[in-house]
Amino acid sequence: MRFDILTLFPDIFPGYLGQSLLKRAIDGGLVQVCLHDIRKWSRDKHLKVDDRPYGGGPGMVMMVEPVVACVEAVRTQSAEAGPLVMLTPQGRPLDQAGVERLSRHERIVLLCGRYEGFDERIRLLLEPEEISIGDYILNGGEVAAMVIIDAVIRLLPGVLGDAESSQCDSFSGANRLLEFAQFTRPREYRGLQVPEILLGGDHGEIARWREENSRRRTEAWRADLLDKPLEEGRGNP
Ligand code: 6GU
Repeated sequence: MRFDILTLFPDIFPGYLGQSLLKRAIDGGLVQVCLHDIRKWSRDKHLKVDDRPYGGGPGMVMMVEPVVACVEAVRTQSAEAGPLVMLTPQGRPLDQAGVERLSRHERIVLLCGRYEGFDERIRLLLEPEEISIGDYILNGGEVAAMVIIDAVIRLLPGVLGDAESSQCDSFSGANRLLEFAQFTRPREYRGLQVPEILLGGDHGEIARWREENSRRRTEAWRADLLDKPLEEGRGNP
């Protein structure tokens, strides 16, 4: 699977891409990440990519010309253009169903915004899918792009070992329960004991304990998950 990241700050990414699971997936050829510096598509002699908003107000707006040129150039680089995802706080909130949907593409183009937003004509011309990673404001879409890549690659065949399977993850498929509590050695720490059932070998008992534990945690911490419909559409405002 190929990710193209369009950003004004490509240097943010290599540290993250060079670690752990993602490094392994890239080294193994399962995942390819191509970074594109939007500034390179600026036609301005000072390489300007943002400007003050018409109508006044604080902050800077990403200019239509370099962004559209960059997206168009990048999308023609491989056979499947793939979805164009614009990362903004106005987007549809990302959930596991959205991650699963994205993971079914061979390629995704991720457009990261900065400053106060994008010139509206970028939306009108490119008709991107807009995704937000939650109801709070980030300084830019770069961290959100990393979140998407991180969540998507877990679902690609061969990226996780069998032992790390994502099949039973919370929020995946029909599983809307939070993970149960886990323990590892030592059996006792500062007077806190590992539940007795987990120390025995009765797999039926252990499974029941875990299911009950998941249910109780979900009720206590995320009761909203229990009455959420399985698929939510996004109507027109
Ligand atoms: Cl995708 N971008 C920005 N700037 N802020 C966000 C976000 C994205 N998702 C949540 N907050």
